Amino acid sequence: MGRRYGIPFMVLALGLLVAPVVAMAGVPDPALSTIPNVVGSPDGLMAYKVTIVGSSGPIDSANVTLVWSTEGNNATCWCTAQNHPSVSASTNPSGVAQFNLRLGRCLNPATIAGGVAVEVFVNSIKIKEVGQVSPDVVGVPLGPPCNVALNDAVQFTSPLATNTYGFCFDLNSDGSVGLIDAVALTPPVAAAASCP
Ligand SMILES: [Ca+2]
Repeated sequence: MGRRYGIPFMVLALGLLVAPVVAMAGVPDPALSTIPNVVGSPDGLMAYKVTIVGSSGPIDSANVTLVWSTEGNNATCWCTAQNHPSVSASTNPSGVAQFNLRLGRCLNPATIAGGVAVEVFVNSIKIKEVGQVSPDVVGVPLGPPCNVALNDAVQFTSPLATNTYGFCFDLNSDGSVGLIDAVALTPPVAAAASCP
């Protein structure tokens, strides 16, 4: 009887040993993943990229879903073509999920009612809360219209010229405001980015 059940038991035991290791490899690690503040432009040309990484490296084919809080949704300028308040994308073999969001306005979690702007879920598990930035910083709540115009550029001018940090002007989420943000701001300003 022992022999008869020996092999199936060993297979089962191996399966129990291997299964957690496989599962762990696909578990996103917030500390290893890169999830900046959401960035979007009314023309959809500013790519927002998140990189999902687990203990064994980048995670392929993970579902990344951004969920705006009620306050965040109501304070965002949405182009008609943009689904909201929930948007999903899948990671590629490098663990990167790319969104091209058609939106405007800045959401600073530190100042928004409730303290939550956007929640980021990976395979239905919440991994982070982030804010939102946009070259259309002076947008219309719940717009359209959403567009990048002179009044937006004026807001950026002083922080960029003096390298003065402000949450809404840090377009690349590196914790400072400077040349890289100016470079990111230039195309939408030059194109007067607006909803399609
Ligand atoms: Ca920056």
